[in-house]
Amino acid sequence: MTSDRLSGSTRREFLRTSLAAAAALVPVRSGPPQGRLLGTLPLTGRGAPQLPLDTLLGSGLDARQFLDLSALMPETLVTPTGRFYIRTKRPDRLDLNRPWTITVRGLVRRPVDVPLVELLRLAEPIGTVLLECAGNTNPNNFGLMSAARWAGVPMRHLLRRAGPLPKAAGVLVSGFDDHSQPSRSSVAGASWIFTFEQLDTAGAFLATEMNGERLSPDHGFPVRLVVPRWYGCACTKWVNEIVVVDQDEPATSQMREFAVRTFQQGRPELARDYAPATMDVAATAVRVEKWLVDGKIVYRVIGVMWGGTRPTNALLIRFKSTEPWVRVESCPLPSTTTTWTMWSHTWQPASPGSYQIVLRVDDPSIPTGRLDVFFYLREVRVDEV
Ligand SMILES: Nc1nc2c(c(=O)[nH]1)N[C@H]1C(S)=C(S)[C@@H](COP(=O)(O)O)O[C@H]1N2
Ligand SMILES: [Mo]
Repeated sequence: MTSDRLSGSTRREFLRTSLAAAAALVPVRSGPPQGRLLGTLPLTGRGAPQLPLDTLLGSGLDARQFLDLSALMPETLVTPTGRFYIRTKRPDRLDLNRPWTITVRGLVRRPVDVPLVELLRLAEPIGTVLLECAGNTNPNNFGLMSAARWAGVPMRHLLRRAGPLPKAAGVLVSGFDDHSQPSRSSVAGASWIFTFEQLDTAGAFLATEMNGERLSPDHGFPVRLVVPRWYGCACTKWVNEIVVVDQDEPATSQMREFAVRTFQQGRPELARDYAPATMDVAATAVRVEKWLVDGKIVYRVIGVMWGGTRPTNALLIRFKSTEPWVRVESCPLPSTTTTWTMWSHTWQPASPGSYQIVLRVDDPSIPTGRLDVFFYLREVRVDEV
C-alpha cells in the first residue's frame, strides 16, 4: 500500500500526513533570520504574452483564469475557490435547474441512472488534490494549476454497483459540453477513457464539493471527475454519463486533442493505446525575493514541486547553463504527491544580468518528462548584487 493513495483505508493516514506536511513547510516561511524584504523580482518567459492573473478571461471553451503563483504562501497551497484556475467556463447551454443524474450504462449488468442526491449522500472527504492543465505553457505565469480540498464518491463504488460484464475493458466518462459559441482553439467534448485499474490506482472520484462547499459552476457543478496525479484534461466537468466499454473503443476527441501534451506516441486511434495522462514530478520557481541582510543583498528563490508517484526531496537548481546544478537548500520531503509543496533557496548571483532558473531531480529512477526539457524554465533579471 502506498502512502499517496487517497482511497479507502489510507484516507485517515492521508489526512494525518497532510497536516505533517503543512508543519514541515514552516522553514520556507521563516526565510533569512534577520533582514528586510526589499521586493520581489518578476519571473518571465521570452516572447510569451503577459496576461492578467486571477481574472476570468474569454468565454466558453476559450475561457481561462490563471492563478497568480507569485503570491503563493504555505497557507494558500489550498487555493481559494474563487482563484482556482479555470479552463473552460460553464457551458451557456447548461441548465443547472434541471434535476441532475449520471447515467451508468454499456457493458454492465445493471445500467442505472444515479440521481445527484444519491451521490451527495455517498460523498466522503477525500483530501487535497492539485490539478494542472496539460496546456500550462505560459512561462509568464504557469498559472493553470491549483489545489483544492475535495469531497466526493470514489469511482469504484459506482462501478462496482453497476457490475461490469466480462468483456468490460474501459470506462468512458463524459460531461455536458454544449456551448453555443464555437471555440477558437479547442474541440468541444471533454470525455476520457480509463482502465478500471487506472481509476483505482489513482483513487479517481466524482467530486461534489471543493473547499467545503458545493462545486462552483465553472469548476463542474454539480459533479466532476478528479483523477489525482493526472492532468486536468482527464478531469471531466459537468459529468453526466459513464459508459463501460470494451477493448476496441476509439479514443475520444479530447484524448486526441491532448495527445501531444500528454506524451502519447503519435495520436492513437484506440483508447487502449493511450498511456496514462499522469504528471511526472515537476517543479518551478514562483518568485525571487530580494532581501537586505546585514547590509548585503541576498536573493531567495521560492518555488513549488508537484506530480509523480513517489515523493522526493532530491531537487537540484541551476541559474545559468554555464553554472553547476546545486541542491535546493530547503526542500521538505512531501508526504504525498497528490498536491504541491513549497521549496526555497538562498541565492547570491555573481553579477547583475539575466538568469534562467531550472530544476531537476537528482534521482535517475524518477521520471521527469517535463523537467528534462526545461518546460518550466523561468527567466529573471537581477540589477544589483
Ligand atoms: N466538460 C468539460 N470538462 C473539462 C474541460 C472541458 O472543456 N469540458 N476541460 C478540461 C481541462 S483541459 C482542464 S485543465 C480541467 C480544468 O478544470 P478547472 O477549470 O476546474 O480548473 O477541466 C477539464 N474538464
Ligand atoms: Mo487542460
